[in-house]
Amino acid sequence: MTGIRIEKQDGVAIVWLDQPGEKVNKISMELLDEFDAAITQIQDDPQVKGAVLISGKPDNFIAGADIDRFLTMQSPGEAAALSRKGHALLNRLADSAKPVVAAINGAALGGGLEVALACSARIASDDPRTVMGLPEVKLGLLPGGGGTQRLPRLVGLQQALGIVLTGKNIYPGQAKRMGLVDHLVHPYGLLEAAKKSVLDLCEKPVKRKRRLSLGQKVFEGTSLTRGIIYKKVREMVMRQTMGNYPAPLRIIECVETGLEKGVPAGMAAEEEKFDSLVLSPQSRQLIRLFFNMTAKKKNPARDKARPVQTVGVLGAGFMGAGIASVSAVEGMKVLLKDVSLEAVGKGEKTVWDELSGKVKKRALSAFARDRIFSRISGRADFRGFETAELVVEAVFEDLKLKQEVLAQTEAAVSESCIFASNTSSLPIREIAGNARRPQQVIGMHYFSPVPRMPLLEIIETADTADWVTATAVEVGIRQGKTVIVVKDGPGFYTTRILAPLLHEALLILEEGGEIHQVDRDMKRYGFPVGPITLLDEVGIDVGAHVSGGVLGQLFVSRGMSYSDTMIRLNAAGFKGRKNKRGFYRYEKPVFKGFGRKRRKQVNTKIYEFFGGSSRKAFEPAVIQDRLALVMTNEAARSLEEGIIASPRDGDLGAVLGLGFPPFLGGPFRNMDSIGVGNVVAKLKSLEETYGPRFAPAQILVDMQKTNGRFYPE
Ligand code: 3H9
Repeated sequence: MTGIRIEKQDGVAIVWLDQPGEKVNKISMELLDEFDAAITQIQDDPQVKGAVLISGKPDNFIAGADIDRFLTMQSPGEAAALSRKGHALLNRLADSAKPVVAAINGAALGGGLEVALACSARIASDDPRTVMGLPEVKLGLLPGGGGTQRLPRLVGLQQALGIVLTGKNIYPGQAKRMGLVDHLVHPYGLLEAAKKSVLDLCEKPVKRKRRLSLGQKVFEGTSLTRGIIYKKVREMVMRQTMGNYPAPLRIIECVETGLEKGVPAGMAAEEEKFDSLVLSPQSRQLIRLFFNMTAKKKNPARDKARPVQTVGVLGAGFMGAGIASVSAVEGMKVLLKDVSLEAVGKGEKTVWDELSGKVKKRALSAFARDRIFSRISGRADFRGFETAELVVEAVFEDLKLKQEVLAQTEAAVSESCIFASNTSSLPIREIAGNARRPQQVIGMHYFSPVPRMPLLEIIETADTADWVTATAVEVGIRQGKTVIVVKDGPGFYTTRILAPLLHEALLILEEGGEIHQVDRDMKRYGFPVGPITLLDEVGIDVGAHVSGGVLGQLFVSRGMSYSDTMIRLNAAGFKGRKNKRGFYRYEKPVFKGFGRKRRKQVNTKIYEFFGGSSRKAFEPAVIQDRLALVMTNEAARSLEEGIIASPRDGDLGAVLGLGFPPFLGGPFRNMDSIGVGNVVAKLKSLEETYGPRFAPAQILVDMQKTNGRFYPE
C-alpha cells in the first residue's frame, strides 16, 4: 500500500497523504516507513526548499495511529516499538534543515496531531470539520508520538495538561488562540498558504509570541512551581477517576519527566508507559467501546429512512430546548412549541445560551451560532406543523398528557408525519393507545443535558413501521447521537436496569447504611456520580413516579418485595435538588478554603424514613456487588426478553446513558471478563442472603452450562 505521493510545486514538495481504500489516514509501521523515505527524498533533492504535509482526504488530516492494531498486540514491546519508530521519525522531521509545514483540514487527532506538532509550523483550515486533539486518554492510552513532550513546550504546561488529560477536541479558533496553529485559512486557500509559509520559513524562522498569561509564567517558570501543578493535577485525577484509569497518571509522569529531565528522558518514558497501557485491560475495553460507537454511526436500514428537514418539538423545557438545539445544529428546521410564548422564549434562551457558551470558548463562530439559531422558530400553536416530517414531544412525564398531545399533533400534521415521545419510562404502546396512526408512533428517549449526552434510546412497539424506526435512527445519528433501538417494555432498557440499582441503594439505607458511603463506594466502582446523588438530581418525585408505575409492577410480578420508600418520600415533599429537599442539603455552598467547596452535607432528617439516625458501615465490596450485579442481572434479562437486540447495544446503553464504568466495557463485556459462571455463582450467593431479586437470569444459567460468552472475544 502506498499512502504517500510527492509532487513538486514552485520549489516546494507537496507530500500528499491519502491511504487508498480508507476513509481516514491512519499511522502504522508501514506508513512510518513510507514517511521516512519521503523525508529522505525531500532532504536529498537540491531543488526542494521545503515541504507541505497535506491530506488528500476531504475531511481528514490523520486520525492517529491505527487503533485496530492495538487490539492485536499481545506481548510487551510491540507498542513500544511503534512508539520508538514514531519518535525517531518525528525527531527527524523536527530537526529537518528544510522547513516542513502541516496543512490541516479535517481531523488531526492523536498521532496525527503529533505529526503536525513535529513540523516547523501548522496552518489549519477554519472548516467546522477541522478538529485537533490528543484523544488517546479516552482509549486508555497516552500520546506515544512525542505529544506529551512537544505540546507543553508549545502551549504551556497547564494548557497542555488540560488537553491531554481530557482528550477534548480543539477547534480552529481555539487552536489559533493558544498557539497550537500558526494561521487559519479558508480550506480553499490551505495549500497555497502552506506553500507560502514554507518559502517564508526558508527566509526566516517562525517567531512565535508566547501566549502565556502572567499567572502561567509565574506558575510554570520553575521546577518548584511546576511541582505544585503536578501534585494538584494528580490529586484532581485521583478524585475524578478514583484510581480506576492508569492512563492519566502515566501521562502526567511523561510530561513531568520530559520537562524536568529533558526530552530524551520524556520520550523514553512515553515508549515504556505507552507499551504497558496498550496491554492494559482498561484500554482494551475502551477501544472496543470506541469501535462499538463507530459502528453505530451507520444506520443499517438507511435505505428505508425518509428525509427529515423539519422537526416539531413540543415542550420548550430543558429537554425540548436540547432536542431543538441538536437538530438545528445539524441543519434541520425546528418548530419549537409550548403552551405560551413566554415558555417558548425561555426554551429559545436555553438554546441561545448553550450556543453562546461555545462561541465564548471559540468552539463555534458567532456567525455559525446565528445561522443555527435562525433555524429555530418558536410558537404557541401548531402553525406550520403540517410541514414537519417528525414531531418529538418533550412534555411532562404523564401518560394522559402525552396521549392528549399526540391527539392534537395528529390533527395538525401531515399523514406521513412521525410522532416521537421523549419519555424515560411510559410505555409507547400506551401513549399510542388512541393514535390514529400507531405505526408512526415511536419513542425517542434522550438523556439530559441533550447536547452533551451521547446516547439516544429509540423504542419501537409491535406496531411501529420499519421506515419509522429507520427514519428516527437516521435523525439520531445526524444529531450526533449513538443510537440503540430497543423494544417497548417497562422502563425500556436504560430505565429498567437503572431502577433496581437505585432501589438496592435505598435498601442499603434501610438496613442502616450511610448515604455518603453508598455514593462513595459506587464512585470508586467507577460510576461518575453516586446513586443517591443521582436520585436527588433526577428528582425523587420522578423516581417515585417510575417505581410506583410500570417498573414497580414488573418487579412485584416477579415475586420481589419492592420498597415504597421513594413514594413515601415524595408524598412527604422530598423532591431532591429541585426543591432543595433531598438526601443532601442544598443551601449555599460552603467554602472550605481557597476556591474549594465543602463536601455536600447529608440531610440527616431523611434518615427518619430509613429507620432512624443510627448508621453503620458496610463492606464496600458488598455495596458494589449488590448494586452492580442487580443492574447487570437486569441487563441480562433485557437481552433474554429481546428488549435489547445485542450485548453491544446493552453495553452502549449502560455506559453512555447511565455512566456504567467505561473501563469495564459495559455489563456484558464485564460479565465476559469475570466469567458468566462466576457471575451466576455470585448472584446465587446474594440470592441466598438477600432474596429472589438476585436470582440469576435464565440466560446466564444457560450460558454457564456451556461456558458461554456474550462476545466472541
Ligand atoms: C494514537 O494516535 C496513538 C499515538 O499517540 C501513538 C503514536 C505512535 N484507527 O468515525 P468514523 C475508522 S491512538 C483505526 O465513522 P467520522 C473508523 O473505525 C488514536 N480506525 O468517521 C471507521 O471505520 P469503518 C487516536 C479508525 O468522520 C472509519 O475510520 N485517535 C481510526 O465520523 C471512519 O470513521 C483517535 O482516537 C483510527 N485511529 O469521524 C481518533 N479513526 O468505516 C479516533 C477512524 O470501517 N477517530 N477509524 O467503520 C475518530 O475520532 C473519528 O473516527 C474521526 C472521524 C473524527 C477521525
